[in-house]
Amino acid sequence: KVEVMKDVTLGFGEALQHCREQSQLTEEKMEEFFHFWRDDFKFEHRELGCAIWCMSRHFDLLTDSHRMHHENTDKFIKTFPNGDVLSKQMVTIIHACEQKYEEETDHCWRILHVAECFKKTCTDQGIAPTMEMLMAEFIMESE
Ligand code: BOM
Repeated sequence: KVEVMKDVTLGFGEALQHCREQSQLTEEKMEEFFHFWRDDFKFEHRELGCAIWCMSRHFDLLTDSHRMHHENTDKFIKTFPNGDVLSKQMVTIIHACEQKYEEETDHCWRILHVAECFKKTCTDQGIAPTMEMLMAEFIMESE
């Protein structure tokens, strides 16, 4: 599962460059998307929430009310090798995190809170990829 999460993260992260300008997320605030999984990563910049919003839209993973589109998200995860072992669990986690921050009316902040909750839950459930795995793959892909 951690292998699948690594692939999904890097796949989703490919939309970061596309979303940088409109979200104002500078490289100083987040160099590469996989830094999301660093132990010391801070969820403090609203711009990151805006970027994840844009990235989710890029892959058509949101409904008209800017919540996760369950079916499309499930399909997206299943486009990665062995994605079926993770898709249901990921959709459940994201949905539970959305419920938790339902009262936040600013979409960028709400999505940032959902992302932090997603990371924490994945870590607790033992499905968070390690930085070693992410970096090794990231470097391999760029060569
Ligand atoms: O209600 C807003 C829904 C936004 C979803 C936010 C999820 C945060 C995920 C950030 C990391 C993602 C890695 C892969 C995601 C694939 C969906």
